[in-house]
Formats: sequence, structure tokens, C-alpha cells
Amino acid sequence: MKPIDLRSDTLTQPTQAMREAMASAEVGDDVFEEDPTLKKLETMAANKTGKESALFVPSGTMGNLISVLSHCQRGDEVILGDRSHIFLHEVGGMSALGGVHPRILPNNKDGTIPLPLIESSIRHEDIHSPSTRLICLENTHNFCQGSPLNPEYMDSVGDLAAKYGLKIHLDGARLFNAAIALDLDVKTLTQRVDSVMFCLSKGLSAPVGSIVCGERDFIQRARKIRKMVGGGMRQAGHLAAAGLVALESLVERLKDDHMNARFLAEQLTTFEGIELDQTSVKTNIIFFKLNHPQIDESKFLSSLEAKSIKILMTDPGIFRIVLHREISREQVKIVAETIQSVLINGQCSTMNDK
Ligand code: TLP
Repeated sequence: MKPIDLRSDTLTQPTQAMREAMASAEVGDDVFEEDPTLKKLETMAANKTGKESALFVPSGTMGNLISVLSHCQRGDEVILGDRSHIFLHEVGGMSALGGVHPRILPNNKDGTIPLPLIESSIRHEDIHSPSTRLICLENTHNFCQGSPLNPEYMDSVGDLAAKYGLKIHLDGARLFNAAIALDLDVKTLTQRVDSVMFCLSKGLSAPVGSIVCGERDFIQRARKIRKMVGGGMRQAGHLAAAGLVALESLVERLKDDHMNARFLAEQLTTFEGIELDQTSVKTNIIFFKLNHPQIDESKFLSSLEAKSIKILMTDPGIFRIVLHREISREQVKIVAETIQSVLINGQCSTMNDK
């Protein structure tokens, strides 16, 4: 039986329509900027995010790295959250490859960074200090329960950045999930940022690819840095074709993943041994804590795997479930029943052992 794999929305396979579009795409050499399908995707991405220009990149990690390096010089400082993907999961690329200094501030539970803390962390000109250049935000905020940041917060950070002459980069790996959750046009969430990266390869189901959007000269710098880090691709229109299908036909359905996440969270909160604030579940991501007297983390994971359900442990005792296109409501019900039975049977088997 094919497992019900809830470890990430990156696991989604390309749809049949994507496979067909990829096979028949008209392509050219994109390093020469001659790939018509890729140009079409970049134009569509720029229009959707309300930016002048866009650049296709192989991954979200590369998109964030290129964006930071296009905004900053070596020795500059970047303000970002301690739960941000850029800080936690991108191998420290900004410092290792770009000599850029991260200034880490605590994220609130909803993925925001307190404004007074951002303001007090901005460096004043001093011979001893690096120069603050950039603020990085994340929307939705993966490791803050997949929370969407609202436009009011984006506006306040925008005002602060304008006051101090700083740039803002948005890690919008799941930007379309944020727009769908808040029922807003994507542009409303990107108008105050100087650059945004979003992923086609997560809930949008494309096999590969992310896009960086921003002003024309920012994208020109980004294109050169993409080449420097080996991300200049040739007939990449084959990949872009899948991205076009994603943007044209798979955005609205993200709603289904959000509804499935909420439905599952409602069930999980009622189970003894699980700590979960269901009000925090606003998109396709659920985090919960296992707090069960008889079942430890590895037994929990292995019991679920034995029943063909895969979830991710992100920290000791903390688990993440991500809903996506390949998980139906029926499967969500199976997941809820299975987790409940693992929790109850684990308890019984330990009592029987005594
Ligand atoms: N996130 C992955 C893992 O790396 C954790 C996942 O399964 O959620 N920004 C955000 C907010 C992300 O969640 C991710 C991937 C990235 C950037 C990086 O994208 P890729 O994997 O394309 O480099």
C-alpha cells in the first residue's frame, strides 16, 4: 500500500497536465535568455507579485541565497527570525558563501518579529558595527505553525524599513497559501517588500523550481549571482511548463489542504497525549507535541510507519504534519483514526505488559 506521506508538501508529484506540458514545451537556452516558456513563467510571476521582473531558480534555498546576496555586500547585517527557514535550514549559506552577518531575533508564535525589537536592533553608523541592510520575513511561516503574516504587519515592517533605508526580502515559499488563507490578492502581501521568493515545488506540485521577483536591476544582479552559484540553466522551459500549470490551475485548490488541516487538527486536539492549539492552524501545516505517559517519540513514529503513515519529527517530541494535493479527506480520516488507535493501544499494551 502506498504510504500516506504527510512529511511535507514537497512530496507532491507533478500532475498529468504538468507532465504533458513539460513534454511539449517550446524551449531555448535560458543562459542566453532565449527560452520562451521560461520567459512566460517569469512574466506571469512578476505580474502576480506586482514586481517589475522575475527569475526562475532551481530551489527555494537558492532563491533566498541569491536574494540576500543581491541586496547585501560582504560584512552587511541581515535581521531575521530565530524560527525562519533561512536561519534554521539553509546551511548558513548567507554567511558561508556571502560573508553576510545574520542578526537573529525571536519570532513570535505567529511568525512575526516584534517591531520594537527590529527597530532597536538596527545598527547606527559606528566604526565597530556592521551595517544593517536587510530584513527577512517569511510568509507563511513554516516553523511558526505555517502562520500567514497579514498585510497590516507587512505594512508596519515596510514603514520601519523605509524610515531606516533598509530593504525587505520575503521568503514566500508558501506565499500562495498565505494569500488563500487570508483571502487576499498575492500583491497585497508583496507590495511592501523589495524582493520575494516563492516555490512552485511545494503545495503547487511542480517537480522543481522557485521564482525570485523584484525590481529590474535587482533581478539583473540576481541573474548574475544565480550564474555564479551554478544556477544558470539551459532548456529550463521544460521545468517552467510545469510551473505555468501550477500557477494557472493549482492555486485555488490550496484551500482544500487548509480545510483538511483544520479538520485533522480538530480531531487531534481531542486525543489524550497530544498537545495542540487548533486555533494556530491556519494553512496546510500542523505542529503538535506528543505528551503521552507510555509512548515515546520513536515508538509513536514507528507505530505510524507500520500502518503506512509518515509524519516528521522536527524537534524532540514535536511533530509536523503537512497536508497537500495527494492527501484526500478520506485519508485524513484514516490518519486521525490511526493516530488515535496508536495512542490508545500503546497505553493498553503497556498496561498489559505490567
Ligand atoms: N522547506 C522544507 C524543508 O526544508 C523543511 C519543508 O519540507 O517544509 N523557505 C521555506 C519557508 C521552506 O519551507 C523551504 C523548504 C524553503 C524555503 C527551501 O525550499 P527548497 O527546499 O526548494 O530549497
